[in-house]
Amino acid sequence: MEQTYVMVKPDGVQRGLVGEVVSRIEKRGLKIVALRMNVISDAAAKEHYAEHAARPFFPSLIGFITSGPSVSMVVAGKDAIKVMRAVNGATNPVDAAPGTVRGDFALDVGRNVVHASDSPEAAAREIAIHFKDSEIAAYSRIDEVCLYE
Ligand code: DAT
Ligand code: MG
Repeated sequence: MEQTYVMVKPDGVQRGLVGEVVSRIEKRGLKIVALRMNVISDAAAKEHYAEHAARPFFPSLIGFITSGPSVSMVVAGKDAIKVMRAVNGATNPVDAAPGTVRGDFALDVGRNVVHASDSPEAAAREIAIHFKDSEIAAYSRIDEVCLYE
């Protein structure tokens, strides 16, 4: 099963949306195999968003993502990377469809509540930044027999 890295960003934590996001992930059938709350370090944030280092919004993005506690997860399931991007919705919440996290709970691209990896390469890289192998749980969820053909 594919794995992806998901974050409830500091705005999502401050707005009490952790449970909402976790609930959507679980109800979709995706399996949370690692979960932690922490304040991400400046070094980890810069590594996480390295692809955006040259963008004008990079300093404010790093400042924001390290500004308070966030919730990091590893989420597993069929096509987990693509499915989590769809669950989150478009990067700019103004363009995000209703029914997505960003389309239901956000308005500003700099306060878009959630993150999810955008490719298998990014997922592997981001999971390794935020979790040790020993922090990722290998287990079956009882509903998997109903969820998958
Ligand atoms: P995503 O988070 O959907 O993968 P991204 O990788 O293009 O989007 O950008 C990472 C984050 O950077 C995004 O969630 C919010 C911020 N960001 C992106 N484009 C921005 C912009 N034009 N102005 C301000 N912040 C931006
Ligand atoms: Mg991205």
